[in-house]
Amino acid sequence: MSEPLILSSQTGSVRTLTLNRPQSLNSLNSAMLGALLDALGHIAGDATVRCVVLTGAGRAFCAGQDLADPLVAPGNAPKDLGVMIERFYQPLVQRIRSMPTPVVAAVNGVAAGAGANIALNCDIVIAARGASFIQAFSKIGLAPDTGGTWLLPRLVGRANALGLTLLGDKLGAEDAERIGLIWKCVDDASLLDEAQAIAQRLAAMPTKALVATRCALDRAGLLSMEAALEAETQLQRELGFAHDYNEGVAAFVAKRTPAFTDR
Ligand code: T3D
Repeated sequence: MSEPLILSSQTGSVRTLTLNRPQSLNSLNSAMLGALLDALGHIAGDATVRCVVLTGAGRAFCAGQDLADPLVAPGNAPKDLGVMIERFYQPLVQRIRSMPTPVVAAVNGVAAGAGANIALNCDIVIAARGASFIQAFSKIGLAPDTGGTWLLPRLVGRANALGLTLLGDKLGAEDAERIGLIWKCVDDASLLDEAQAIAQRLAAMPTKALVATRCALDRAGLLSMEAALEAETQLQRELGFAHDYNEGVAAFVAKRTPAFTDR
């Protein structure tokens, strides 16, 4: 039997998904993209999961679109790349960014093209010191996709975004941390332990508030200050009625560890 394209394992309430086509640097063909979407969809409906870790098998995180996939590989007939993007990449970005739990990317090696942008769509990105990020699109005559045009200027500013995307050079993990592309760079050997430690911490936190924070930060960039203040008020009103707020304050007053349960 062939190996699953996405490996899935759970420790406590942290689910780890591992992209598993190491022979082609976990490049994404339609089967793998479908499997990843399915896995995230199942997790979204599984109340036992309170945080997700996404990583890659072997020496790469993900080399982006599988350029040998017949759906995109240029042949005799021109290919409509928009079909693949509409079917898989758009829904994938939307699914990651609307997960009811935090998502941590543990970037274990090279992350190129859509592979880089999948990682950057996660809530917290940590990378092994030996990992790298490549906006590889320009090298093959494409423009960034998988949310890159929206994300990159927000993460690192227009100058860095244009430098990264036009030149398509490899950016090492230390430099990625330095310019604010990712949260943290760690020693190669400790990547998965560090990712698990962060994920276990997040899993014990008030999930609903964490997810609301992600949504509010994403939305606020599109709003005026007045509208953002109004949105914050509505959000706080909603969270104030939730169980986790009561639990958090009760635990603080009683000097005990809170047991958050909302999701
Ligand atoms: O097309 C659409 O649907 C539009 C959507 C586009 C989204 C995108 O992601 S576009 C960007 C696609 N990705 C790339 O252009 C990256 C291509 N890969 C590379 O530039 C290099 O492989 C890396 C810089 C990532 C790593 O280099 P290196 O020297 O460490 O490894 P390598 O020797 O190049 O690759 C190892 C193997 O993986 C090799 O196979 P082989 O020769 O051992 O049988 C190579 O062909 C394979 N591989 C690497 N990337 C891909 C791939 N196979 C298919 N697709 C890939 N993207």
